[in-house]
Amino acid sequence: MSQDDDDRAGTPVGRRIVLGVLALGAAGVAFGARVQKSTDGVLAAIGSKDPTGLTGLLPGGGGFRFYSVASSVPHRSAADYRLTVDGLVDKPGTYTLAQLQAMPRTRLVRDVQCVTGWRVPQTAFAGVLLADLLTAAGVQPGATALRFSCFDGVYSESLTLEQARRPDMLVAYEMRDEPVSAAHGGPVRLYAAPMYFYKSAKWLSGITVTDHVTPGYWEDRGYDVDGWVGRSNGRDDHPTS
Ligand SMILES: Nc1nc2c(c(=O)[nH]1)N[C@H]1C(S)=C(S)[C@@H](COP(=O)(O)O)O[C@H]1N2
Ligand SMILES: [Mo]
Repeated sequence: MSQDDDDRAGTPVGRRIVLGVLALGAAGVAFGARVQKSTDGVLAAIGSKDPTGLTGLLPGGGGFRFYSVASSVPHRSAADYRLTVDGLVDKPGTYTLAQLQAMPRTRLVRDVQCVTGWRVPQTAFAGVLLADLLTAAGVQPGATALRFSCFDGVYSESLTLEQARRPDMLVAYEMRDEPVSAAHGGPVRLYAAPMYFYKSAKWLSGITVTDHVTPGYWEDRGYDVDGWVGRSNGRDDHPTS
């Protein structure tokens, strides 16, 4: 793994990262050994400001930073995982991971961009297009938005129906061509490729089709609901769009 640091030079290491590290401490207890890879990610991220450069030599992180607003997250095995699709649909239902994997698979390679500034270029995600799930569920007239819930019990996200039908919005079960790790939101997370990474809800457990946008966790705290990279959150000068 060496999608790497070029884009992180000069990235401000702020309060958010400290929060991430603290959260990792708690999550590390919850995840046990499985969080190891992401632990490296956090250390590698700190390494971008480490004058010794030694932490940058740690393996496995790939430039990602670990984020969770929950102090701990219950682990869901691949066998236990369920995704509920409900709300304004003709066929509400619950999907197992195997059922998601049996649907047409889409793989995207895009830059991951956190609104706080760090970026991981050309990262592969694979899974089911949200659009395909919506088609399978049969969206009813009057529906305009989606609300995403997470089995951390805290985080939430939203998209408009129009955004959700784009061909770069994934319900992802692979990240960097491996199963999405528990720390990165596995077994299944959202991957809203054209938007800042806060839109990509980890530990995805529910999709509810609604008639209005319900702002998500960070959106209640000031981030834009329409989180387009380069065109939101006061950033209109980013080179990618
Ligand atoms: N459930 C949940 N999803 C979440 C978050 C979170 O705290 N909880 N943080 C968001 C933010 S701000 C970012 S930058 C990414 C980080 O994903 P990563 O931990 O895989 O790097 O997850 C997003 N999805
Ligand atoms: Mo973020």
